[in-house]
Amino acid sequence: MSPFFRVIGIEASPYAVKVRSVFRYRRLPHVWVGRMPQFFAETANVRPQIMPVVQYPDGEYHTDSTPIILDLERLFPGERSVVPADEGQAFLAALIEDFADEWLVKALFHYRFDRPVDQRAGAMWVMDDAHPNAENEQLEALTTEFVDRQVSRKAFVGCTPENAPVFEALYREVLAVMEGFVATDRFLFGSRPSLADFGIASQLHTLSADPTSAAIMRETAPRTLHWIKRMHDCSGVEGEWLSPREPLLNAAQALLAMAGRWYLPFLRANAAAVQERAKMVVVDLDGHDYQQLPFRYQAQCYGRLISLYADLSDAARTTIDPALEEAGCLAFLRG
Ligand SMILES: N[C@@H](CCC(=O)N[C@@H](CS)C(=O)NCC(=O)O)C(=O)O
Repeated sequence: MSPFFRVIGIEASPYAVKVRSVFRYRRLPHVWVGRMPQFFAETANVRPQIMPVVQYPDGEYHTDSTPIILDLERLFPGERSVVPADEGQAFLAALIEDFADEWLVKALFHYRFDRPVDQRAGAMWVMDDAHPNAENEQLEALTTEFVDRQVSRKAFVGCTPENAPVFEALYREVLAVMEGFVATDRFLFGSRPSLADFGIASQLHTLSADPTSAAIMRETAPRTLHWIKRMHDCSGVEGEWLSPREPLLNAAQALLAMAGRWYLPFLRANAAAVQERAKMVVVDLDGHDYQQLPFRYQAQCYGRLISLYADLSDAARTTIDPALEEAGCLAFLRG
């Protein structure tokens, strides 16, 4: 048994940064392992091949940020949990986290691989961190290769020119909401951070670095940029959850409304397309004719949200249903 967890990832990965921020906030013994070449062989057989990979003290390797964070809740329950104590709020935080991980990430992918200036900058960051011993010429070749690979994957995740206005509107709206929020409130469910805060901050961390999205953030949401930096290390934060009797913060409500307007309609249409083995997901998203290839993983995300909602107690549902209804989420969660 090792005395600590090993978080293996790179700064350019929102999910790696998210998991690291949770470890830091929770004050759990861990080391950050920039995924350098000497670790390639070690993680070569870990499936799926995504970042981050976390090696637990028992030596096992795990991927997928949400299950890892929930494992930590089981292994180290109670103090400094990132899941709100109130059942209803815990569900809302999970929904916002999922929205960040699976939908806001499309804005990231869009900005990173749309314009040539961003393609190069983003890809070079990833490749430089992943191959820190590469000479300039080799880095150049790796960057080109990675750009080609990621650009060829754009259609798989819906980042087509036709859908670009959806992701640009999404990004600007998230920034507008966060900029109002960080001026007065630090976290979405109280004076301590939850899964939802870590999910949003980590996607925005990457968007804050790529040239085009960074310029938009600097111009329209400078305080959000500072908040993102603070979110990297909340190890000193001591706080309380919002009382379930208090109304939700406007920012949490606004993020739920974005999930209701864009993300949940997409999830439902995608799940149906996966089930019917349809060739395309075609869905009206707030007046936009949205089309993308069906995505199996996100059908599972929808199934998970529906079962989390179904498992809530009647009392919890009674408390949060008005907020979900106002946000346009409820109909999608009832299956
Ligand atoms: N749902 C996963 C997503 C992780 C993920 O997609 N990571 C990206 C990097 S940000 C990755 O490793 N992608 C591998 C690839 O694109 O081939 C999580 O929450 O950890």
